[in-house]
Amino acid sequence: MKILVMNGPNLNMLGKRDANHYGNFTLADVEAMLQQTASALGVKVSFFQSNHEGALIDEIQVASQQFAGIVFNPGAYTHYSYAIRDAIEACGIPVVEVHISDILQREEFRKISVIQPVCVGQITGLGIGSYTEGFKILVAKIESEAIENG
Ligand code: CA2
Repeated sequence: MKILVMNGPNLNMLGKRDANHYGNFTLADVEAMLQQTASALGVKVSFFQSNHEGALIDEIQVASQQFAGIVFNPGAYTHYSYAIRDAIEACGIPVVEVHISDILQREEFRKISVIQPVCVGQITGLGIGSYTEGFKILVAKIESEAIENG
C-alpha cells in the first residue's frame, strides 16, 4: 500500500516562524516522523508540498493512479478552495484532512472547511500528531474496506 502525504501553502515554513500556532518542528521533521509511522504499519509513503492551488490539484489527479489514499493538510485553501474540494471528490481514493492547529478554536474564517464533506476524516488540533493520527486512520479505513470488499 502506498500513501501520499500532501501539504499546501506555507507549510514549507513550519519551524521557521509562528511557533505559537504551529510549533518548532520543520516539514522535514514531520516527513521523517511519518516515514517511521509508515514503516511501523508496513506501508509506503511519499510526500508532496506546494504553495500553488493548481499544482496541488494536478497532484491529486495523478495520485489516484499511484496511491491508495491521501493525508492532506491544504493550509488556508481548506477554507475556500472549491477547486481542491472538486478534485478530492473526483479522485476516487480516500482523503483524510489534517490540521496542526485547532481550526475550530481560531478565527471565524478558519472554522469552515469546504473540503471536510468530501474527506473520509478530519483530524485537527493535535499538533504534528494530527498527521500520524490521520495516517493511521486512513490506513485502517483502506484495510477495512479491502476486507469488506473481499
Ligand atoms: O493548522 C493547520 O495545519 C493549518 O492548515 C495551517 C495553515 C492555516 O492557514 C490553516 O488555517 C490551518 C497555515 C500554515 C502556515 O504555516 C506557517 C508555518 C510557519 C510560518 C508561517 C506559516
